[in-house]
Order: sequence, then C-alpha cells, then structure tokens
Amino acid sequence: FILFQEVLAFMICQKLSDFPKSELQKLMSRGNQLSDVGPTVDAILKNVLENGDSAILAYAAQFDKVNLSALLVTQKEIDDAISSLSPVLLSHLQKAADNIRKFHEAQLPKEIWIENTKGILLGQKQVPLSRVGCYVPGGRASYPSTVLMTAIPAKVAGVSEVIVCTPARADGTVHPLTLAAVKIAGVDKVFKTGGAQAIAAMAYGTQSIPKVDKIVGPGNVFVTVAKMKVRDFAEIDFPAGPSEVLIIADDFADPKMTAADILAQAEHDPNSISVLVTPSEAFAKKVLLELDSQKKAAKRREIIDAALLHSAILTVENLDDCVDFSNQFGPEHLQIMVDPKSEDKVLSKIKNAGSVFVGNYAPVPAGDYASGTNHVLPTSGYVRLYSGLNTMHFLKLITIQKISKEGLSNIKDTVVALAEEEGLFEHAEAIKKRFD
Ligand code: HSO
Ligand code: ZN
Repeated sequence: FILFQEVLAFMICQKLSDFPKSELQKLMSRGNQLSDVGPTVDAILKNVLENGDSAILAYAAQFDKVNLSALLVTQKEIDDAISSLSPVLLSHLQKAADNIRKFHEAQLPKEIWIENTKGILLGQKQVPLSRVGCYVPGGRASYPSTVLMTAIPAKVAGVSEVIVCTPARADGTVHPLTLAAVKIAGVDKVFKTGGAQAIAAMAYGTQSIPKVDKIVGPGNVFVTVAKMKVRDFAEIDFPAGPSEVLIIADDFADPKMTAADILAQAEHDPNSISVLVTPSEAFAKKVLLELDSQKKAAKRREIIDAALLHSAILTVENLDDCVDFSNQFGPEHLQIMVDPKSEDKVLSKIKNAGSVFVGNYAPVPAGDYASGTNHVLPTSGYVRLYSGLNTMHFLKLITIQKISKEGLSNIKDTVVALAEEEGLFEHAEAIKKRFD
C-alpha cells in the first residue's frame, strides 16, 4: 500500500495486506467527514427556518462575500448571460444536454397492465413530483453541467416546477454558462444561494424561495449534512459529497491515462478521494512516476495535494482482490481498465458502485459532462444503499386495479378467509355484500 504522501516522497509500493488497519478504516469511512459539521448545520437550518430571506441574505454576505439585493435571478440576467457566450460553447452545452436527455428518457418506466387473475386488470402509472429543487454547487468551481444533470431528468419525468439554487459569485452574478444550462434544461426559477442555507430554504420555503417536494444535487459536507437533516420537510436524493474515483487497472492500462484520471477527480475538492487498486506492482510504480510529473503542471495543485493526502494506491494479488476491495469501498465512480478479455468478468462481480466506466477510453470526465449518464451519484460508501440520480427519482408510481364481478368472485374466498383471520370482519363484509 502507498499513501500518496509517502509515494511522492519515497516512491515505494506496499501491498494492501501490509496496510495498517486504522488507515484502511479511515479510507473506508472517508475520514468521517460528515460527522464534524452537524452543530454548524443545525444552527444554519434553525436560522433559515425562523428568519427566511433575511437569514439567506446574511449568509450570502458572510460566506459568499456578496451583498445581494434579490435572490431570484431575472430573465434579463439569463438572457444577457447567454448572449455573452460564444456560440461554440453553447453548442457544446446543447450537445451534452441532448445526450443526457436521451439517456434519461430511456430510463422512463414502461406502463404496466396485466391480467393477473381473470377479470382483474392491474396497472401502474407514473406521476411526476410537483416541485423539485436542484442544488448546484459554486465556490471552488462553477457547475453548469450539474444543472443539466439534475434538471433534465426532472423535466423528462414531467416535473412541472424545477428550481435551482446556486451561490452567487463575489460580484453578485451567476456563471453565465450555468444560466445557459438553466435555459437549455428548462429550469423554471434560479435563486442565488448556496450551502446549507440553500438546502434549508428549499426544504422550509422562504419569502422568495418556494418549498419543494424533493431536493437533489451534490454539494460539500455542509450541503450533504443539511440534506440529510431536512428530510422531515422534503425528500432528498442521497448523500452526494466530494467526488471519488476507484480505478481497477492491470498492465493493459496506460499509466499516463491512469494518473490523469486520478488527478481529474482529485481536483474537485480537498476532500475528494482517488484510489487505484492493481495486481501489478510495476504498473503502480509507473502511475506514481506519472502522477508526480503530471501534478506539477496542474492548475488546482493545492486542492489536488490535499485530496491526494487521503487517497491511495493499493497493490493486491489478482483482479478478484481488486473487485473485493472495490465492493467494500463502494466508490462513486469505478473505472475498469483491464485486459478486454477480463472486462465482462470484472463487471459482472461489481456490487457497489455509483457509475462504472469500462475501458481505457472511458474516463470519468466523459460521464461528468457529455456521454449522457448522470454525474450526481452517492458518495462516502452510500452506493451500498442508493442508486445514482435517475429519472425515477422524480416519479411516483401509482398502482391501479380494474375488477369485474367475475374477477372479484375469483379472489373472494381468499380475501374473506384472510380478513376474518385478521379479525377484520368489515373487510370480509365489503366483499360478501357484493355477492348477497
Ligand atoms: N465528478 C463530479 C461531477 C462533475 N465533474 C461536475 C465535473 N463537473 C461528481 O460526480
Ligand atoms: Zn468530475
């Protein structure tokens, strides 16, 4: 095993089996990032619940260093932002949006009608949620892509009102490409607020920001903890915190590509985690050398250095061990770069992962932006419990039955027998009366 901090200093490889239990525990629990911020988040939630817009505006001044006169982004701001952008950039955004829309349309469930028993027609129809709030992070980077990833599936599902909350920049504006994404995705309203206070606003409602049925989208640890705490007021998607990638690679992989993929997710956030698990010590060493040199040219070097401090390169005996480790870790993103003959075997054994990227030419950024799958995925091991964001997150299923007299007579004795055994005699009567 190698922690990157040792790696870059000593360039040594150690095996997973030699790795200290306490360090392994830290890696698996992602350093318990979520447990530290509870009291701070509680105070923010309470303040927004009690003081609404004025609390939101005060937090904008305090955290985003911006004095806002209004939270709602105007149509003029959106139009001006779009006309400031190059047509080429806009066409790339449109291309990404088209791919995302196509994939999420394919996720729509089929209507069901079956005749289970003669005379009993059972169906299921889907109904969209009425109002959904998308959280779009700002701060360290702007995330127009996240507008597409959250709002497009909501609109594909048929949600009538989709709002976005995203922090304003220091000059009081929102990144123009984010506003272009808002237009392309068909978002109904955008508000300038971020952090735990934005989550509170969407859960409780304020004078300007409407209360929503469900809040989706990624965020830092404050946002993530806030989402988990407001669930009595609004449904949420799942905890989606700092980015993670786990790469399973053998000698078929390219060390240069692998190092680049490690740095790509590490540049998101100081708490991001990149892990490489490989059966090849020689390959691990090559990746280390590459990392060391590629890092030097990285623009977000400080964030990357911080992220790599709690990231890891592990060497194990074989690909099965790689898969076992990955299933235990439960990565947000899993890249598999192995001998193509082994790809399907490895893939078939994957149990816990948010989104899987197979082959040397399937780096995570392809899915982050443009292939069409969703980039809002559970982190911190929550892939064990939740699926990544998809069209179903915005739909409720309603079951339906149409029963004829003949149909009811076919299950009459069963219902009556079970109802009477439960002591619910009026249930039984509701059936019997129909055949008096
Ligand atoms: N990798 C991030 C998503 C993202 N990457 C947005 C670039 N922009 C979390 O899945
Ligand atoms: Zn990313």
